[in-house]
Amino acid sequence: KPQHVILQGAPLDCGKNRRGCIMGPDAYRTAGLVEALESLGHTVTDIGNIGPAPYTEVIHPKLHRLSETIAWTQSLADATEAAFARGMPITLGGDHALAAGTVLGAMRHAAAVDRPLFVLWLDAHSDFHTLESTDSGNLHGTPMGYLTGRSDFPGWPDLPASLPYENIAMIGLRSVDPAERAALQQTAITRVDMRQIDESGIATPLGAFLERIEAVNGMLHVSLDVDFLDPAAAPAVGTTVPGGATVREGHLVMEMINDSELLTSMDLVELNPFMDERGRTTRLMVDLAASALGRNVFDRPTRAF
Ligand code: DIR
Ligand code: MN
Ligand code: MN
Ligand code: MN
Repeated sequence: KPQHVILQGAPLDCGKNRRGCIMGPDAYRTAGLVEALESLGHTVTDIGNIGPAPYTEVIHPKLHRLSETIAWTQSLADATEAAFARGMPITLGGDHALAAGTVLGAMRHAAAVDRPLFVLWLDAHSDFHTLESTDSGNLHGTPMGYLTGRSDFPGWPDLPASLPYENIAMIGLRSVDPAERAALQQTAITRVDMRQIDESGIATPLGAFLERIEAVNGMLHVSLDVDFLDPAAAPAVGTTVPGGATVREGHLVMEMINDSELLTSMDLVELNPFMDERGRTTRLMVDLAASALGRNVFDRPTRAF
C-alpha cells in the first residue's frame, strides 16, 4: 500500500561512549533511502534532522549524558507524534536511546486514536535496564525499561500509560545482562533468543506476534538495531555480538512486516558510519527498510503467516 513516509534524522550519540552514530542520518540519505522508498511507490518527506530540546548537562556520577538524553526524548516524542498526523514516521538514528522518544510519541498517538501499540524490538540486547540496574551507565541500554514503566525515570517525560509487556516482542536476543535477564523472565514480554530462532526459524514467533496485533487492530512500531544482524553482515555498529541474524533472516522479518500491512512507525538505530566500509552496513539497513515497505523479488499470492 502506498504510504506517505516522514523521514526524520535523529543524530543523537549520547546513549553510549563510542562516537559515530551522529553520522547515521546522512549516511542513510547518501545511500539512497529516499529514492529506494520512492521507487516502491511511496511518497517521502525528509524533514531533516531533529535536535534535543534545550538542556544544560548536569553531570551524573553514573549515568552518561543523562540531561541530553532526556532532552532528546522530549523533542523526539513531540516530533514523532506530530509526524503521525502526516504519515509514517521513520527515524534515522542515532543510537538506541532515541527509541525512548520515538516510542513515546507513538504511544501518545495510539492513545489519541484509541488503538493499542505494539513494539517489535529487533536487537541483540534487550535494553531493559532501569537507571538503577545499568552497570555501564549507557542510556541506550534503558529505553525499554523506561517505556514499560519498570521504575522511576525522574525528570523524563511522563508516559500516557506504561507500554504493556504483552505488546512487546524482542527478537534476536543474545546479550542480556544478569539484571535484565532476571527482570525480563518475570514479564510477559515475548523473548525470542537466537537459540529459538535456530530451533523454530524466525517466521514462527514473528508470525504469531503479527497475528496478535492484527486481531486487535494494533499499531506496530519496529525498532531495528544494527546489532540484531550478525557482525559478519553488519559490522558498522559499536556493540557487535557474534551469532546474530543472517541477511536473509533480516529480510524475511521485514518482508513479513510488509505482508502484514501493520507497520505504522520504525526506527533504524545504532549504525556507526565511521566504522562502515564503503557503506556496506548502511546499504544493508536501507535494503531492509525497503523490504519492510514492499520490496520483493516476486509478488506472492498469499502471505507467509
Ligand atoms: C548493555 C547495553 N546491556 C548496557 N548494550 C547495548 O550497557 O547496559 N548495546 N544496548 O547495543
Ligand atoms: Mn539496542
Ligand atoms: Mn496524534
Ligand atoms: Mn543492541
